[in-house]
Amino acid sequence: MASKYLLCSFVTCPWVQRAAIVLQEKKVAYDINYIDPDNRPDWFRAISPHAKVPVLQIDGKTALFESNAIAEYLDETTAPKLHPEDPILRARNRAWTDYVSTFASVVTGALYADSEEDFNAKTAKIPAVFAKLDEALALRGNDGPFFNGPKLSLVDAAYAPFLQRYTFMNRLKDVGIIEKYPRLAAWRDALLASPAVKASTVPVIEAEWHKNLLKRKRWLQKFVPESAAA
Ligand SMILES: N[C@@H](CCC(=O)N[C@@H](CS)C(=O)NCC(=O)O)C(=O)O
Repeated sequence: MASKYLLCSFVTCPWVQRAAIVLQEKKVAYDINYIDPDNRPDWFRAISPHAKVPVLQIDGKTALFESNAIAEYLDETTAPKLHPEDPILRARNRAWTDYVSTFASVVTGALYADSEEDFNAKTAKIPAVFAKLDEALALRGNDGPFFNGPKLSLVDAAYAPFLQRYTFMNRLKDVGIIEKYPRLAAWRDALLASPAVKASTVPVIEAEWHKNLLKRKRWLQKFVPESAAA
């Protein structure tokens, strides 16, 4: 019998989105429970050792935490496999999924900068991490459009949420960085167009992300359209 999955989330969480992309790409049914980050319920704290999302509840019994562990678990237990068959390629994929936390902290640092000076300093760090991914894509030996080629992988699921947040940021304040990395830009475009990524969040994710900037009073909030602030 198929397992019943419940993903515990905050509406804009990119790490939950990573797990949701895996579930969507595999066409595995799941429910999602949005928790208020400012008022995390006791039942959630009891199953989430760091009080963070995502948590994946399986059949109402077992709970898994950490997006990478959840993605790997889902790939081991549900078809089709998103990891490559070849062990060397698979190890390289895992090495690049490890790098996503560095990539994410650089991108997120810019998004949540608290002054113009801070924003400029944080965006200045983006080219170095973008260049690394662009070089990794150059070694792919095919035209993609995904990290390994025509099939979406766990690497794609890991990076898509952060490339999407970068895109949201760039729509508010054009920083003109990704255009300098054409392979990365093309990868970003393919990820954002993919049905699994599109279905992995609430449909109004960009507006929700704007609300989050306003709530957290970050510098970028000044570029949020007035309609979002209303
Ligand atoms: N390494 C974790 C990161 C998860 C994470 O940072 N989630 C954020 C929401 S996007 C969170 O729960 N933050 C709450 C907190 O830090 O207290 C993962 O990959 O699952």
